[in-house]
This record gives sequence, structure tokens and C-alpha cells, in this order.
Amino acid sequence: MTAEAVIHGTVVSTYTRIVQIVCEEAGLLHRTVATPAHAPGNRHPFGKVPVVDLDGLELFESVSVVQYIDNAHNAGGLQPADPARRAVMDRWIAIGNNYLFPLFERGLVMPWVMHRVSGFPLDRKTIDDALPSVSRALAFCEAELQQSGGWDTSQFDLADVFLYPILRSVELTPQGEAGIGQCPALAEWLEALHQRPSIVATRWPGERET
Ligand SMILES: N[C@@H](CCC(=O)N[C@@H](CS)C(=O)NCC(=O)O)C(=O)O
Repeated sequence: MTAEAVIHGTVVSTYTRIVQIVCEEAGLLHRTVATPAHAPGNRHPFGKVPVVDLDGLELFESVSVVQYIDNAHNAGGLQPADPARRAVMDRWIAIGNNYLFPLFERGLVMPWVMHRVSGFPLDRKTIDDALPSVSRALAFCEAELQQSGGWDTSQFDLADVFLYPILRSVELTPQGEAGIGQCPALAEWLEALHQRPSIVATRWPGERET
């Protein structure tokens, strides 16, 4: 029987998309079952999404989910064998998950989603308060990329899989677009990935074509 990943997650979600991208890269059949994080049926013990059913396993926590998919269905093709490169990749996944995502999501992305999707007034105070930290974080990524301390942009790996949706959701806000516009290396990396088939196939509903 053909393996299929059933991804339970919100449709416009950074981490749901991260899993979808890896499925696409692995050529693995996948479908997403719309499941809000706080739905009673969500099986994640800490109320997050996604939860993934695959190969008779219940998978959650995106790092372990995408490593499993890449190892079991893609011969580890998204993870460099060289330990030093692997350490850099893992560092940037951790930076994305621990620092960038929480900062961008709370301070910039969610206020815009609540405004654009749910029709609430734009929470300008939250955005204004977060902008200095958002700018510093973008400047850090830019400086690291320019000084070759960043993730390896010469080869698509799991660092790209995590960082693309995290930074793309920033780019889709006016303040984020302006901020990334001042970061040429970051903008060039995003631009190069916009047309990658796994990225195109997993665009969020309503995400404009670039
Ligand atoms: N550590 C989790 C994080 C997942 C996560 O933060 N997902 C977001 C959606 S992109 C979520 O569930 N947000 C709902 C909430 O925090 O209440 C993972 O790696 O899978």
C-alpha cells in the first residue's frame, strides 16, 4: 500500500507547511486535515499543530516529524552527512524554532493574520513594540549569511525547510517586506526558493504568487 502522511494542522500554519514541504521533497503522498490547535480532537499533548499519522506512527514535534520522513522516505537527502555542516543546519533550525518564530509570530504575523483573516482592528501597538526586535533578528540573519556564518544556502536542507515558512510569513506583512528589503542576502535566498516546486506546491491559501 502506498504510504500517505495525514497531517492534522491548521491550513495556514508555519509548522504544518514545514511538514508539507518535506513530504513534497520526499515525493511522499500527503493530505492535510484542518485541525485547529485548540480543537478537542487535537492529539498534541501541548495543544500545538501539526500531529502526523504515517506508517502506523503518531508523530508530533516538527523536528522529529521531518527527520523521520526524510530518514524513512527520502534516504536522508535533506540532512548533510558531514557533522560540521549538520551542526550548522541544526543550529539554524533551533534558532528558527526558539527565537525567530516566537518573536515574528507574536509581534508581527499574528496581528496581521487577526486583522486580515479575522477582521479585527490591526494591533499596531504590538507591532510597534516588536519592530525593534524583529529588525535586530533580521539583521542578525543577514549578517550571518553575509559572513558565511549562516545556514548553507548552496544546498537545500532541513534548515531551509524550517526557515522558509518562518521568514516568508514575515515577508507577507508590510513591515516584514520592508525589513527584508533591507537585507539583500536574505532577500536573495527567499527569492531563489519562491519557485522551488515543494514551496510552490505548499503555498498558503491566498498567498500571492511572487
Ligand atoms: N514545537 C512545535 C511547535 C508547533 C507550533 O508552534 N505550531 C503552531 C502553529 S504554526 C501552533 O500550534 N500554534 C497554536 C498555539 O500555540 O496555540 C513543533 O515543532 O511542532
